[in-house]
Amino acid sequence: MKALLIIDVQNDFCSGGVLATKGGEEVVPIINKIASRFELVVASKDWHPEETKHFKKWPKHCVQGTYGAEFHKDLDTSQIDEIALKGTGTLDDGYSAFDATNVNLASFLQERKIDSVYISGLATDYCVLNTALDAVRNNFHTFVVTDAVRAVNVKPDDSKMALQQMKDAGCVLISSEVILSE
Ligand code: VGL
Ligand code: ZN
Repeated sequence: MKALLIIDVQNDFCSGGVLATKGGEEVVPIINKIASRFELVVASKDWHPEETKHFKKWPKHCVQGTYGAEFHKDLDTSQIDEIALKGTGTLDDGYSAFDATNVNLASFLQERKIDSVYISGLATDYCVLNTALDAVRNNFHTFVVTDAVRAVNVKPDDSKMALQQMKDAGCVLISSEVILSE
């Protein structure tokens, strides 16, 4: 059984947000289109307290309950089965959806007989990367939907390097087109 993981498609990572990825909102129609092909859909939210060590590295973003932490308005939330909240403490970065504090994501997926996870969302070089590496560590067949991710690119090559790192770890890079043709 296959699960789609939608990572942090939140206003602060989309155009106009405080930690905007380039064209982050462009992943939304792609994700909406592929979601119905999966037995299970889990969306994560970066969900920080007002004050956290994380904000020493990053501008203040995705504070719990604020507009910046809401999903992009066009994301079809009716297809989402579970929301995983991460980065909720004052000490943890919560870069991986497997660090969610409201649900043990690995167990949640295993209990539902998921053996393959497909990862989409924001941002390629942080939360997508860390979630993908954790998915491999948890023995899931791990796919990254290359046209449904966007990067922060603190350095211009970060996106490219992240995709290579995921490949090297054993992730399969796949396009939404291939998913829709299966
Ligand atoms: C993220 C930087 C800081 C992400 C979250 O969702 O990729 N990046 N917090
Ligand atoms: Zn964050």
